[in-house]
Amino acid sequence: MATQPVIPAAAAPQVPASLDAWVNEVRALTAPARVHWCTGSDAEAAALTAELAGKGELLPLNAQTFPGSHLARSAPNDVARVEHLTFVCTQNEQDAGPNNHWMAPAAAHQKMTELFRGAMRGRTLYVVPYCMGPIDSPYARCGVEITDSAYVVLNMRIMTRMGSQALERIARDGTFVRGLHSTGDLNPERRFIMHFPEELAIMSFGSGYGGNALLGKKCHALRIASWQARKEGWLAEHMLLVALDSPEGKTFYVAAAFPSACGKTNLAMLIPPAALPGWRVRTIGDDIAWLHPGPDGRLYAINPESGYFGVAPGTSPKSNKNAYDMIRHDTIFTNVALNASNEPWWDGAGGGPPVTDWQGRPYLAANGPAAHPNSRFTVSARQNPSYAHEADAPAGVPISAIIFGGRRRSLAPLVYEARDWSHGVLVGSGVASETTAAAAGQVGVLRRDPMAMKPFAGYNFGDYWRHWLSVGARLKHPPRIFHVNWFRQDADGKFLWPGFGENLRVLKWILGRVSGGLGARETPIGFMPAAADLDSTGLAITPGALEELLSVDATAWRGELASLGRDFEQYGERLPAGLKTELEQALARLA
Ligand code: SAT
Ligand code: MN
Repeated sequence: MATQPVIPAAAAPQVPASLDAWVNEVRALTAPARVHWCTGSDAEAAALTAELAGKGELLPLNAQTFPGSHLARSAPNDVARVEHLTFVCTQNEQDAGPNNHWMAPAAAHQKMTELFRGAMRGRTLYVVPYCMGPIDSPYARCGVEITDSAYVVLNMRIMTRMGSQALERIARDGTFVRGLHSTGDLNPERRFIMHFPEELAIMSFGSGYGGNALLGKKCHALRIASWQARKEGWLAEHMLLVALDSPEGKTFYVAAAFPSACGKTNLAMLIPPAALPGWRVRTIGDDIAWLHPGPDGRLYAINPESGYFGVAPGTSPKSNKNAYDMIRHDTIFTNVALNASNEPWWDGAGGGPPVTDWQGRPYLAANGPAAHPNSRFTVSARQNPSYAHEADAPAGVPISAIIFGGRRRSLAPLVYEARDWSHGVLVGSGVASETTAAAAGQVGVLRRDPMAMKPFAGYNFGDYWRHWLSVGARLKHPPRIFHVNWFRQDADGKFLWPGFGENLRVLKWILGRVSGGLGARETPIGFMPAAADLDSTGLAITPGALEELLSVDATAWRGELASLGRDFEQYGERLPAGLKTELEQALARLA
């Protein structure tokens, strides 16, 4: 008979009365068999892992080559975020804006209450206190997720500062974001991810996957936090954060926003090419940045997360050696394939060929890809060989440059620089990208994704851009704003730019602009390097390709800005006048 693993009893926590009352309320509604307060300890994680392994919900991987690592398989209909089932529930529909699905809070509460009623019968209710950001940072914010999924607990333990320390901080702060989650019966008809920014609350039902279920991530650290940030005068953004050390011994901090699955994790962990000796890129964060105007007039950033939920397919020694090495131990894989040596497999993983696909079936090419295109790894940031110690700095790091980017086969050049902060807000609002597997739906369709926040802004984009303009106005030394596109293709559909480590050449130009040493030519869309301004030492690229990458097609850009103007119309009165003026001026420059 299998022995039932015992979860060690938690030391009695100092539970704030408001939290205790909420847990009791949820317990009465959901009727769990037991309640477990998570401490975040190693022993607790080991017990939960053993429990899930015993039930076959976590499969231990090859203990020699992937020690401490497991594979989880989600339900085949539960493999990505579901934007059409994600709602922002504000009293006034206009506050959620046309960029969000909206439901009246009372109706949403009623719907969710019915779904949650009795939903945890026979299950354990886990109380997961967590802190987004360094535990002692004034910029950090806490939350509590109640979930009936031990997989969620294990992931939250990696992705956030979870457990007793967070609970202590919650007791000190007196406030926290309430996230209620149940996997329910995983029926997509009964799946909803609801946000109540006015109540600092989240309710998620019917999914066990990523951004739908790990409520600290997109739900809290972006949708709810963007709302809090607007009230409190800061920004919660879908941005990676890196420290760049130059050969001259200077360190710069850069934040960059790209839509999901556009290479943020790769850029955050970039390994410099041999042709650029002396450079180092260190990772502060790979997905989310909270940006605060500092007392010295600069913009300071923290990464609210403590782990990565990265896309596995394509992670290879060539694309991202740091990530490849980082996920060889103590990693949770979700929806990857397996090879004959019981090692995780995806395109780029190396090792033997796949024998079991992501659904656990014998691998057959006719069944589609062996690993799901949105299969993921969850891993502690501390396992990253390029981990930046600044990720733990309570005051954050001062940002020199903000980079926007998208996946675009045409139009957007390799890099250009906005004229100033307000023009940069226009550039960010115009971000567009071809869709990827990170969200359910068709892949490869061009979609406007302002600031890469389309699925994540917790309020009306018109108000959001107004807030961006006002934050810039408060900064004496605002970061410079840039736009990049690694994904330009030639007429035959071949990528024009090699990407990966070579992207450092573009970052080098950006930092040259920031510190004032490097040239640029003024173009109708902003400042751009001349071919000679980009360090192309040892780079295998034809002059023709470089020219195409750095060209501006004024006619196409006029069409682009006209289409952006049409997109703006849906925001009506909420669109700030300052942004309209920026658009008019940008069009005039292209005339
Ligand atoms: O599923 S997540 O939202 O966590 C991942 C992503 O889309 O970036
Ligand atoms: Mn993301």
